[in-house]
Amino acid sequence: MRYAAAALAAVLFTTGAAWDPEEPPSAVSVKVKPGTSKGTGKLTPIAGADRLVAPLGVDPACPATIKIGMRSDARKPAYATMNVEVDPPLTASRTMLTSYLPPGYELGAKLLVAVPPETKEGTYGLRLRTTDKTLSVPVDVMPVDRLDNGGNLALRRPVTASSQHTNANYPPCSVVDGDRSSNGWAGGNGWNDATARAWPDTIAVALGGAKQISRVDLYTLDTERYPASRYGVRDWDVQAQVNGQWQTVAQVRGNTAGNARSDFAPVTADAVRIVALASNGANDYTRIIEVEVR
Ligand SMILES: [Ca+2]
Repeated sequence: MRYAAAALAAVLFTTGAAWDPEEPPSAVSVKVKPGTSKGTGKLTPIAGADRLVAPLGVDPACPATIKIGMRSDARKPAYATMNVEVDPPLTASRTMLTSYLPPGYELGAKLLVAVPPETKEGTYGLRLRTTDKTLSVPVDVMPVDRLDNGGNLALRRPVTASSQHTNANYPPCSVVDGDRSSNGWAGGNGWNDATARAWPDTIAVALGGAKQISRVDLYTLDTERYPASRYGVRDWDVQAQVNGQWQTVAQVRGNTAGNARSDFAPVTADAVRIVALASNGANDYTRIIEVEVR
């Protein structure tokens, strides 16, 4: 036990920022908050949001996610434990968060909440429980048609891709999960195709019926470590499926930015497809974080 505590303490003091952008979603990261311990002796659960919306019928590879964690206002470093409970039939990716934790420190992790297909609409309970406090986060289970999509017709709709790289977590559904951020690359937040230097690669989003559209925003991989100018998509066509036929409605060439907006004359389409033609990298894969359709 003593050895384990020392090893974890070393991790705590070298890890740096919480919610490390390069950490996979299941990883635990720790944030230093110097001098902020309130000295109350309490261990407080924390959550990244007041509520969680968990859509029904989405690809299980892209479950609803929420940041969870705990902060220690203990007087001395100690092992801290928080239990995670969710009302059935929902399931959570972890039942417990535990770590050696000095006073003033915050421990965070990403929690995935899965909604089995037979789940009824409604509000379910998610509880984060320490010995000192229970934090309740309501989980709203609803069909995709009732989501507040902010006008983005692609949000949480079905996605099909020409291929998917399998050496890490690159599910096609991640391009419509509502998260435009490249943080957590290879951990389920973006799509990487499987055919290096072979083009085109395609990814299509069904819109759930014929919708009038005139704009597509594409977010490609772009972080400090993986800048779009070296890892992002460079050339692509935006296509709309109109009366069963794919039409090219916009073209992007020479892109080096993290995102690009394409506006076009309105069409009534059932689906939108990105036809990727080239990337900026030497190994040339298609890497897309998010596609939004309006
Ligand atoms: Ca995403």
